[in-house]
Amino acid sequence: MKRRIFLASAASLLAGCAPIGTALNNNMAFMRVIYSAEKLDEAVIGTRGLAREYPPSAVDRNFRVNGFATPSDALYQGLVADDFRNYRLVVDGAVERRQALSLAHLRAMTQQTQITRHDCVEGWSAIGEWSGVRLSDVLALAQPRSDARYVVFRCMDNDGQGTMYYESLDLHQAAQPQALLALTLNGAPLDPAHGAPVRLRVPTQLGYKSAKWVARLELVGSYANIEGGHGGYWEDQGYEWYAGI
Ligand SMILES: Nc1nc2c(c(=O)[nH]1)N[C@H]1C(S)=C(S)[C@@H](COP(=O)(O)O)O[C@H]1N2
Ligand SMILES: [Mo]
Repeated sequence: MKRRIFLASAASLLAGCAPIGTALNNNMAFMRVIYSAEKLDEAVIGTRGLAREYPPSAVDRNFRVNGFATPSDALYQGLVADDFRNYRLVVDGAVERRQALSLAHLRAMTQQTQITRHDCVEGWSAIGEWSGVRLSDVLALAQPRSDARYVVFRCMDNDGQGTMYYESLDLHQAAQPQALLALTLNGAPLDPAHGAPVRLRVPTQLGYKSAKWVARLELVGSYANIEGGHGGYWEDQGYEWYAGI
């Protein structure tokens, strides 16, 4: 459907600039647009910078769990025990208005649903239906200051040796409309193993960017002084920061 709309608008654009009398089918520029539209249809990321969205029939009912173990400390287990009533998503750092948002608050905001594919760098993928709040809506509440360039996702888990998981996006990536703070997976509240109560979903980037168990969004001008200085746990081990798919 999307592709047909794209083709129709491409055709009318080209019809507008083709010399009168030129048969569209013989117009090389037009053929190139057809060709790139075919590619676009197959590509995960289209030319508009959006990750492909799938029909409900494509959803993997058993979404694989990967990464560090679900936090087992008293703090996290205490949050689980009372259904995350005491959870607050802190948004701070280079912001005008620091926030501490309850799950109820996040649930009352405009929800977005996406059926997108998660691509792990290890070579597996899974399609899930995610709902939650747009990252950009949450950041807007906190009003990032002009010196803010990145949002750092501070997570509640660690690698077993005490180093906490974290990730980061620049504010351009954070404004991408599919960058989601997910609260549900396949219609149910996020379970602890998938990052409850809040995890990032950023379907335009590799899986390790989609931070689970997010406790805090810290706005910074630079991530050079955070942990290993490369903008994320895996980036500190040598993985690419941008991680575009
Ligand atoms: N906090 C945290 N987030 C994380 C990870 C992790 O270990 N800790 N692993 C990442 C990786 S490599 C992947 S593939 C996905 C796995 O998400 P899933 O368990 O929902 O499949 O989470 C990402 N986010
Ligand atoms: Mo991954």
